[in-house]
Amino acid sequence: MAAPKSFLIMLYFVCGFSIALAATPNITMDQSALLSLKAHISFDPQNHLTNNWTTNTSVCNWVGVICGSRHYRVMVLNLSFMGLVGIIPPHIGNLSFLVSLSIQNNSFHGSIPIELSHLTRLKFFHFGYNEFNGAIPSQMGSLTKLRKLFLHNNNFLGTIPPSLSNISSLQIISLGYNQLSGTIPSSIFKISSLQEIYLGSNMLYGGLSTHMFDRLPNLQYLSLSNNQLSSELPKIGNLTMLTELDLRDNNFEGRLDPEIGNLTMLKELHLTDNNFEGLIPNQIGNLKDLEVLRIGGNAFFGTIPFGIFNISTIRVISMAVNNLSGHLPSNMGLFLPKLQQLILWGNKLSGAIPNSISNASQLAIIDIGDIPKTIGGLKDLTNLSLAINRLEGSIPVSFGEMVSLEFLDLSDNILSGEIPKSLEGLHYLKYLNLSFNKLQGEIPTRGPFLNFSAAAFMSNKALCGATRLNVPPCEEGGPHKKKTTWPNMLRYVLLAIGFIMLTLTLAFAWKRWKKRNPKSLAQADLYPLVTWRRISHQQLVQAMNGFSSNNLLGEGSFGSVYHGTLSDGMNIAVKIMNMQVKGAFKSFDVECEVLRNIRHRNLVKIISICNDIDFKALVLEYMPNGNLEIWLHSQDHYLNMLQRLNIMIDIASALEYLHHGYSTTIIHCDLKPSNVLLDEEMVAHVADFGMAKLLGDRDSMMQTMTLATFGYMAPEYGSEGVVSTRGDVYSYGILLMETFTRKKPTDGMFIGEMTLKHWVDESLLTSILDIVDANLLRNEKEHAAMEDCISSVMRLALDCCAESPTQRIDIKNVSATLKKLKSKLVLHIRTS
Ligand SMILES: *[C@@H]1O[C@H](CO)[C@@H](O)[C@H](O)[C@H]1NC(C)=O
Ligand SMILES: *[C@@H]1O[C@H](CO)[C@@H](O)[C@H](O)[C@H]1NC(C)=O
Ligand SMILES: *[C@@H]1O[C@H](CO)[C@@H](O)[C@H](O)[C@H]1NC(C)=O
Ligand SMILES: *[C@@H]1O[C@H](CO)[C@@H](O)[C@H](O)[C@H]1NC(C)=O
Ligand SMILES: *[C@@H]1O[C@H](CO)[C@@H](O)[C@H](O)[C@H]1NC(C)=O
Ligand SMILES: *[C@@H]1O[C@H](CO)[C@@H](O)[C@H](O)[C@H]1NC(C)=O
Ligand SMILES: *[C@@H]1O[C@H](CO)[C@@H](O)[C@H](O)[C@H]1NC(C)=O
Ligand SMILES: *[C@@H]1O[C@H](CO)[C@@H](O)[C@H](O)[C@H]1NC(C)=O
Ligand SMILES: *[C@@H]1O[C@H](CO)[C@@H](O)[C@H](O)[C@H]1NC(C)=O
Ligand SMILES: *[C@@H]1O[C@H](CO)[C@@H](O)[C@H](O)[C@H]1NC(C)=O
Ligand SMILES: *[C@@H]1O[C@H](CO)[C@@H](O)[C@H](O)[C@H]1NC(C)=O
Ligand SMILES: *[C@H]1O[C@@H](CO)[C@H](O)[C@@H](O)[C@@H]1NC(C)=O
Repeated sequence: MAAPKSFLIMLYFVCGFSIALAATPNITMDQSALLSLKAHISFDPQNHLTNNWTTNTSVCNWVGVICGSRHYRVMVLNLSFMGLVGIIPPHIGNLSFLVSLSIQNNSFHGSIPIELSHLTRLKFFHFGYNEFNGAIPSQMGSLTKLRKLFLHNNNFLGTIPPSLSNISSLQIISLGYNQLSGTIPSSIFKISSLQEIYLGSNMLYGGLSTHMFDRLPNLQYLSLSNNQLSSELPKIGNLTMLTELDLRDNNFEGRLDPEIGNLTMLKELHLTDNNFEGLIPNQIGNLKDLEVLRIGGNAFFGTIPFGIFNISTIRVISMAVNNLSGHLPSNMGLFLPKLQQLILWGNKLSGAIPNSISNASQLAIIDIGDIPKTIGGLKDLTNLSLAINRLEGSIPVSFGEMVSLEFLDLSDNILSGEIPKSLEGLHYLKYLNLSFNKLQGEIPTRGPFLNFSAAAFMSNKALCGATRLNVPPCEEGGPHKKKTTWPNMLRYVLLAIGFIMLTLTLAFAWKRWKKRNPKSLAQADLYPLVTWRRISHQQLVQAMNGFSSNNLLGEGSFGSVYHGTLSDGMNIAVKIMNMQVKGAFKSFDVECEVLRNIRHRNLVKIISICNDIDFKALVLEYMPNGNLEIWLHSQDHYLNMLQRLNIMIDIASALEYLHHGYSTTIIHCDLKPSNVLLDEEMVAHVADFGMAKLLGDRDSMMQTMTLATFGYMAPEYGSEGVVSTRGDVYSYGILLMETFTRKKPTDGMFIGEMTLKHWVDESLLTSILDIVDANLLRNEKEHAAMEDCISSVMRLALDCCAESPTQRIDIKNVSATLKKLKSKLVLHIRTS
């Protein structure tokens, strides 16, 4: 005992504390340290300390305190789970015999006093789940006896101090869920006693060196998830005791080391959402104890090693969104008695789902990307989601045999045909979503269908049934029951001939068009150019019921837009120029010029032009879902997160095409919500090219008067009349902010310095959820993923809206970034 005493005395001497100088430290000093702590607690909701920590009884009887039986000094201080609010005073550093200090799950804030580094006997240190901030003091490295260090779920800032590597017998280091940044000091990984490392959910970046994991023979748990680490994975073959490896949500790249197969104790492997590529090593099949395998959202290619389907302990196989190909082995289900989740959508797998899948008797969630016709055998399946795929064909009748089904989501596919009546027999079905498909016919009425609402069926081709489902009533007998009679047959034959001729015409036009337009990007999204329909003035007037006000869709600066139906039933929108207005003539010419030359999935399509001397009209594709303005700002309209992302991706694709996809650069100049139209599948189409500018081959900008819309207009349009692609990017940025906040840039709350842009900018420093459209936050469960995604979207929006045009991001990068955010969100929603 002599050494610590003299050490302390020396310490006090050095610090110049006269009281301590005179005496050997004893329990009185511990008492004053604890009373100082009590004095720094501002709220003690359950009065744990208020009436208990009093001087008329020994410190050793106080709640949360344990003293050593020999030396009668405080050895253990445990104030966990007491709801205390306060700060830790430096006096705690005087509890020199303390071995265990635990204050987890309270609301302590402030920083860790460096005096705690005097507690050199400490073995256990738990400050988890509090509100500490500031840096982790590097002096903590002198707590060399420490075995377990928990600082997770606080707000610690700064870097991980390399000095922690001096704690040579550390077993657990847990720093997750803070705001630590910088690189991970490699010296930490030299502590060979480490058993568990938790550094997840921080802002750590940089790489890991190849031999970083060489000397951790005791490591059982390693989590670095949700950081920005980017490098190849270090050699992992020596981590022989590892049971769980969690690297999800980083930027790790390169191949997965085949020595993964040496980690035979591994139970969970999480690599989701990184940039891993190459083949999945066959050696994964050697992991005989593996229970969870999640490697979705990477770029793995090749076939799935069949050995995986021989791991009898496996519960979860999730490989969604990779580039995997090949088929599944026909016996895949035979040896998977514990399998609960099989998630493979977003790959390029071929072949059928093997029947043997029905032997996997625990399987509860399948998300494969193709509807297995034999799926009916899965009598114990409770949860089936095949949503957001490109599934075609009809819903198999055998679905009715999955009698345990409680949750069935087939939304956002291309499913057609009727809803099988057999689904009425799914008595446990509580949730059904068939929206956004091309289903038709009668919605079944019995069994679970009595309880479903309109949302389950919205946006399909031609469903009919009960009025409470917002669908038209079914006609007696139903259209599908008609017999095929001779005249009908004839009609089909004629139709077929017509179709062949049309195909030939299209092919011819397409070839000619391609010849003329050698520089065309994103061809998959382009329509072949078809010659315009001839529509006479007379036909137009008829189609619009003689310009009836019932048909008026809207009025713009240069004219009005009407809805009409041609005699063959085709719906059209007709934009009629008001030639009295100055500039209308020019606007018409520009719009004709633009629309004549371009075709893209996300631009409004022109059907015909009426160019008489006194009557000028554009006949356009009719968009039954109106415009984005309505969907954002009218009552009874609601867009979910994914729909908003899709719409913004559509608009970005359109701009990318206008800016880069055609020999002449086209600048829209008037991007705003009312110029974004939505078709029946909620695909966005950019419209209104009346103010567009066409730049010649070499120009990158032009100077001109532009009358773009206030609020969306780039600052340089107004001040210098400079028009460039970057101006569209600015408007796009504003549109992004508006779409997710549901606040117009012209909202009354924005006055003076406080613009939509500044408001968003500031919220990124505090809480983005404060400014997000509250409608998006209805689903509590998704908050964290949502917050992540929206913050990234808003950062992107600010990059679009940089004050200086040259600093604005290119629209190409915008659409790429948004697509990535979308797949990340989708992945999260569907793998969590
Ligand atoms: C502890 O030390 C103080 C000051 O030296 C002394 O007054 C006190 O009596 C001591 N208490 C015990 C319990 O030894
Ligand atoms: C100690 O003092 C407090 C008031 O200061 C009193 O409520 C409590 O009963 C006392 N306890 C003992 C054991 O004397
Ligand atoms: C303080 O709490 C401890 C442990 O709950 C209890 O044994 C002791 O009697 C309490 N002391 C007072 C003064 O209430
Ligand atoms: C501290 O107390 C809590 C609750 O009383 C208990 O669960 C925990 O194990 C204790 N921790 C230590 C290190 O003694
Ligand atoms: C500690 O607090 C966190 C957050 O308040 C909570 O999630 C966690 O369950 C708590 N831990 C325990 C063991 O109560
Ligand atoms: C570890 O401790 C040694 C000796 O006390 C000291 O020299 C060294 O600077 C410490 N290492 C770090 C990284 O702080
Ligand atoms: C594994 O450990 C051995 C023995 O300590 C060592 O020689 C080797 O370099 C380590 N690394 C790898 C990747 O094998
Ligand atoms: C991994 O296993 C292979 C085959 O058993 C062996 O050759 C190799 O040395 C092992 N690697 C390590 C690092 O132990
Ligand atoms: C899986 O196990 C079966 C039966 O034990 C065996 O026939 C097959 O070869 C194994 N497949 C792989 C890839 O190990
Ligand atoms: C997918 O893998 C194939 C080879 O199997 C490769 O040619 C292609 O580029 C990969 N696609 C992506 C998006 O990684
Ligand atoms: C798989 O299921 C079929 C039909 O239920 C059964 O006949 C067969 O024995 C099962 N095979 C295994 C290996 O469990
Ligand atoms: C020990 O803690 C310091 C603060 O770190 C105080 O200033 C000292 O007064 C205290 N010493 C005693 C004997 O309580």
